[in-house]
Amino acid sequence: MTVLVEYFCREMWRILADVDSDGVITEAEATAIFDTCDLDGSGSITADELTAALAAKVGEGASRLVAKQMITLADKDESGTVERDECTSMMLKLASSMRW
Ligand SMILES: [Ca+2]
Ligand SMILES: [Ca+2]
Repeated sequence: MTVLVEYFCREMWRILADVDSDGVITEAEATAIFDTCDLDGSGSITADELTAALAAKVGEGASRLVAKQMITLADKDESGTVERDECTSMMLKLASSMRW
């Protein structure tokens, strides 16, 4: 993954998680994002689910390609889906690096 794609994916996760759009990811938001995206409650976020969550948040900017890249960014065990621990640890890392 190129640096630019990685940056973009991080920004998309951040936009998704930042429910009140104040530019800050709180710990509550970091944990809530998983339940927001895991639409069927299966315990993992698939590309389909993330695409739908993106569409709800950013509308036309959402695409399956973007969702797949975002999943790759978080998917530490390379299962092709994002589990709760993967999601939370990535979001907390994002939250701690908010200032560029
Ligand atoms: Ca799911
Ligand atoms: Ca995974």
